[in-house]
Amino acid sequence: MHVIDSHTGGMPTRVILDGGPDLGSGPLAERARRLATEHEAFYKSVLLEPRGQPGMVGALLVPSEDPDCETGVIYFDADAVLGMCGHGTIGLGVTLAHLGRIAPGAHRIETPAGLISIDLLDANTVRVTNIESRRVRASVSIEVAGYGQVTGDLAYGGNWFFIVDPSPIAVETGNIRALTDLTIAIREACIAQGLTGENGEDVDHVILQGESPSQGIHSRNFVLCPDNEYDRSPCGTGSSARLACLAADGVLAPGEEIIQESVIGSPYRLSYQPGPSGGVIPTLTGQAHIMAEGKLIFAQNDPFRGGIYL
Ligand code: PYC
Repeated sequence: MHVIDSHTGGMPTRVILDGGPDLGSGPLAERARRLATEHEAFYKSVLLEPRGQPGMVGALLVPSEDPDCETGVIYFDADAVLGMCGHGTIGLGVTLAHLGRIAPGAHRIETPAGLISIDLLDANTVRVTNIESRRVRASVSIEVAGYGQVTGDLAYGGNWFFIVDPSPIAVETGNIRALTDLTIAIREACIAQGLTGENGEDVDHVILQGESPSQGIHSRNFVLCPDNEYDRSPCGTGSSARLACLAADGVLAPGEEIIQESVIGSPYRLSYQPGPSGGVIPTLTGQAHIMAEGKLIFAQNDPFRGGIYL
């Protein structure tokens, strides 16, 4: 299995070029469901330690049935198959450029959440135009064990997010343990209290919004992913969901650009245009860097060939 590893603002992506399971044909959402239900051991083994690393997202390249698309891609972390992944798409764009498969300019990509487009601006910089994103509920209060009442917005940006603004804990690196514990408790409360997406989808990501100490940065976020790792990047799908909330609150105009950074200070440039169904079409620009090209080996006599499950 040949892979290329990159990181987007510190958040790793492993693009799988070949050697993945045969997911058949048909709609990408259906093939993603097959990956989730029939090949769990495969996708975990690619990302779990010792072969992978905490936070890493996999990007399995699959043929797109849309002739206008450069490729299809299914993203996953060590715990779940994702609808879409913004940082992974920036990593994918830089990886395809590294391989000589795309030149600077616009390219379409198919994901389980829908069609997106990327603009390769230079060898490391990609602008992603995401699927239409929307806020579905504002100011929802939930009871969080050990923390009391927490209020946030439920929004979709290719994955489902509960977004708390402002965060009750300062969004800074010294608080990553405390922020992780709080967001896990919030996600458990969302599930226990039946707060789901419109079709019963789990809220699998939680965002805490904070302030940046740097001039010119609109906000800083902490994002919990399904594998209980935090996003080292500002999270593309989370930033999309956040743009939908800012638009719905009337505090960010179409086309106005803001910079949002992650808890470790990696920036994305963000803006939106109104979407056809009442949401927003988000645009996010960030940078990725290639780290490694390699071949993954799954030796039969390796006791940890499937990764370390705790
Ligand atoms: O950038 O959308 C994103 C993302 C999702 C999970 C990790 N990163």
